Amino acid sequence: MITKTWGLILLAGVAVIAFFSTSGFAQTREQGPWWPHPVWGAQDETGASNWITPEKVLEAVSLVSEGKVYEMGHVYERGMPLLGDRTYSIFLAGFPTNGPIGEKQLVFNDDFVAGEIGQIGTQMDGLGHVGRRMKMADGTTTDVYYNGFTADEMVDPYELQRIGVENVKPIVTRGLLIDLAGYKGVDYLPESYVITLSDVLGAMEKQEISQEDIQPGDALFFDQGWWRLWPDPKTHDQSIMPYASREVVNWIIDRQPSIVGSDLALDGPDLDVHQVFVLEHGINNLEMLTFESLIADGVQEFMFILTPLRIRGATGSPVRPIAIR
Ligand code: UVW
Repeated sequence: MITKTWGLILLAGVAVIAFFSTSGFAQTREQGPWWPHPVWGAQDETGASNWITPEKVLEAVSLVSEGKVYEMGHVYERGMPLLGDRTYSIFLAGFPTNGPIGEKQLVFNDDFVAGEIGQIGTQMDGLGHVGRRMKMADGTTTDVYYNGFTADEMVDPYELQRIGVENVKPIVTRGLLIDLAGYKGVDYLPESYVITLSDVLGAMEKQEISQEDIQPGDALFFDQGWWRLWPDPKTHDQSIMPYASREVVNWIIDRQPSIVGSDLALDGPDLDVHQVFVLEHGINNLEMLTFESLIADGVQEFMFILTPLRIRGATGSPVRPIAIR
């Protein structure tokens, strides 16, 4: 029988464990709540794109029956909506930029881009995009990223030293589009709407996709309908975007996707979903997509191709995602 004193000691012990696990004091560089990665190991910098195997590519190829290509990204252009103080401007570097040269009087044009390129418009978050500030076992505080890489290991004035976007593999896989807006019978989900698991499962049932049908390495897309609003600045107002509930996020993680995408970011005002996908699970987050042509043709399963630019040490990449069926 547990005496009162032993009961109190036990309770205090539980409280101490709970404190350490939530405050992060128990983390070391070698061992933390999301590192080392259980499948890909302590040195992995590639994340969920590791799911893309030759078999997965062949499965994706087998989905092509008509050869029809669908654009899933917006055009990058001056004046497109941007988050916060991000900036993007493109200039012709002279017109023509140079020439005429030689007997055939060649003229040529170059562009000059001033601004960000990895976190604007249709974009893929690299694994170095988001971290979490944590207290470590030795009492220091540091920012920790995917696979436990710390700010000290990554810091450099010009480019990330670890988990730069150049480590992400080309994504060639099976894509599945889950049409949430269509399921709810709206053009786009209401502002601040919280997407529930019953929304996701209901949409899948309507589309005759079973949970068992989703396989590791698939690319999962969620249509919230907000592509219809692009380029309204509302599409970048994180205080009003619809977002995925924690239950939905856990369900997505359990499916082991190679990448997750939506027409917004599936994230609410606290950006918690970014942390779960990118930092805890190494899943690249594909944002600001358009599903216009896929929805118009009723396409929900397709070969998906995305080749992020291999920009050394970058936090993300501009992308041209395409679906082929
Ligand atoms: C942040 O929200 C920090 O970035 P983004 O949604 O553009 O990835």
